[in-house]
Amino acid sequence: MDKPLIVNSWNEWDPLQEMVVGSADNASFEPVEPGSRPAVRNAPDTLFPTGPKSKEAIDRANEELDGLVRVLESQGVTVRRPEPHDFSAPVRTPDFEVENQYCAVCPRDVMITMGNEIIEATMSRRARYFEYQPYRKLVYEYWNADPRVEWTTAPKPSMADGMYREEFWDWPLEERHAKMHSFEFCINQDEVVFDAADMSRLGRDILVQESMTTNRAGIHWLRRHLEPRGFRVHPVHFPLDFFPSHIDCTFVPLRPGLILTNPERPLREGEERMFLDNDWELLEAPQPVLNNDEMPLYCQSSKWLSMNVLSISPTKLICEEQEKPLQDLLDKLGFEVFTVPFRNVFEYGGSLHCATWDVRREGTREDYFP
Ligand code: DAV
Repeated sequence: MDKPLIVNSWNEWDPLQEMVVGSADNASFEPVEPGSRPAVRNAPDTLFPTGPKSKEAIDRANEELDGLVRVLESQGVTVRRPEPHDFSAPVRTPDFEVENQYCAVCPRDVMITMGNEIIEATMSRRARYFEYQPYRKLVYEYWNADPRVEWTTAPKPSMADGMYREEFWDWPLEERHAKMHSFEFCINQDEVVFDAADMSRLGRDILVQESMTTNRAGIHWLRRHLEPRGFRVHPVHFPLDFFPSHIDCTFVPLRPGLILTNPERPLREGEERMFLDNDWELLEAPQPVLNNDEMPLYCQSSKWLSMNVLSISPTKLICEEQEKPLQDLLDKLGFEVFTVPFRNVFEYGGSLHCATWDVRREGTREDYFP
């Protein structure tokens, strides 16, 4: 029999063997730019900080990331980390300039494994244009180790002013409401744009959320790239989410037949059919322990980071330590639930699923939606 592939991951839940966990080293505050208007929580008129994060904020997040590494290693998972990168450095291309970059806390946003292929996303924000760099050494290692490993970088968009719809940020709520069914956000449809975290992998079937960070041209590129390789790409929409970005706080597959859903962000009518017709259960997550006002000051994500769980296998997963209601639900469903404190990572926009990138899981490509 052939040697197992070093890069092999077809879904979000098969038994985990190798994973990259992010790092807060050298992180900076995300700058204001056309694709992002960071705001201090509960203080929209306060200027958002700029430049490098404090040593304390970085140490607090790194401690929790190291705690996640320990749990994964205790379960036999090989853990890899990103290379250091100077995120305080400005970026200048022929099309834009930005005063600093962001961080390598959330590899999920940039990198995705599609079976035996590694894809680097285009990204959607200027400060994240070069965020693939901390992972390149690992990508070369995997790619050199096995000729069956495929490596694809998606076409880089210009990120010039013309790629963005900057008025988006100033739309009054009624206008947002009126426009929510057209799924037009802060990026327009001219160039191919996607963040890897807008995708969710279910064997042959790949869900892609249309969002502030993934446009229809991005989904079109993914379809043209993935469908000849035997995947089916399904665009999905959550029309009650006015600021959608990344699918993993909204629609989270836990094992074959079960998806954790966000009670405040139902699927667009009709899009649930594929799941219900195949006897998959869509199960609402309980309310998070924190409400939006209680989230960390500089965190740009919602309270629904609560449901950003990470599967070690179809029967074991990791949940944030304080999210007791979700832990109890998962326990009742028969999962073995591991917990780690992760609230200090929230400031960097993600929780357990965001802060990781799975390189190798057991299993092969299954067809769950025949
Ligand atoms: O609040 O649902 C989560 C972003 C994760 N990277 C949210 C966005």
